[in-house]
Amino acid sequence: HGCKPIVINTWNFTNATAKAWEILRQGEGTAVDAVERGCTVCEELQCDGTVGFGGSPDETGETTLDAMIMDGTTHDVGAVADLRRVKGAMAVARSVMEHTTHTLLVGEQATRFALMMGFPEENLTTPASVKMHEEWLRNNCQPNFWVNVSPDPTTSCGPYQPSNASKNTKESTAKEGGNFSQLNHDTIGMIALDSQGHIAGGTSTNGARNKIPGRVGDSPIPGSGAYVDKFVGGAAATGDGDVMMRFLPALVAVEGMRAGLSPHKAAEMAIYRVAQYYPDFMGAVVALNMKGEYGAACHGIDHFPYSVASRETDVVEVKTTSCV
Ligand code: SD4
Repeated sequence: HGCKPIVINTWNFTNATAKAWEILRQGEGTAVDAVERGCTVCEELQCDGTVGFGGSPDETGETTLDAMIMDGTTHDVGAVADLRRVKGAMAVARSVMEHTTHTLLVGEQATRFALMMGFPEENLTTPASVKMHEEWLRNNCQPNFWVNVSPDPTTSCGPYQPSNASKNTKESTAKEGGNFSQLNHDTIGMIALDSQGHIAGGTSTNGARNKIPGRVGDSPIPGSGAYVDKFVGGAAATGDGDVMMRFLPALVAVEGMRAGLSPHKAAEMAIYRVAQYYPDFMGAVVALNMKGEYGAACHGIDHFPYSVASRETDVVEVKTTSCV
């Protein structure tokens, strides 16, 4: 086929990129293998605290996971959302893709599926996530609503008030240090092209901090968190998923490339689309075409780092794009 293998990955999650590249560089595995194993590295390392266990506790303190993988050759997708008590969300997503005819499993039933497929049940809570939750509770009195749903959600806190998990503004981001992770909006989103010309993409995240239980973000939604098409290329998104999923930005970027835009311009188009409606939103899109050209665009922060590895350098390079 003579395709030049390459991987592109959101943020400076270079360990994940390195793992994916190790698989791609000698043709040791497929693009799907690279995405799965690369993203799994981030889940194990708890990249930025926003991928894998022990991050983004919800209103009750529980960490739940969203992940997706898409095979651009077959157009198969596997995804899990609101996955509980199983650490390897990406591997479970791959199991959904390869062992079922379904696309997306959610919540406790996604957990049951994972257990039946042999994944271990584990607690996703860590001392750090307990502390995060306790800090949040100090300023956000929550009745034991989620624990004792009946008969009465009213306690000394007063009536239940849904958290503002994802109502983040540019101002609050700047105040908290200027990157998404301060607000726990980070996701690994990876696109890989292998030497056989197969493209794959995937995402993994623990979502938004203090989310309402049951909340699912953009990451496990095909076209939103990631999208790949063997005729065009692929894209992955990170950021305020509650807003971004309304625009399917990964699909928009791929369609932009299909229409002839460069990956950079296509990513920018996807970002501009969201910004037209939400001028304060924070997010980024990375895009890669079948020629191995890539680009990124971002909004709501100053700049966005991402990483790439290909034969050109044979090492993981961190790139930075200024946001629009
Ligand atoms: C979410 N998109 O669940 C994820 C979080 C994220 O960069 O990407 N942060 O909303």
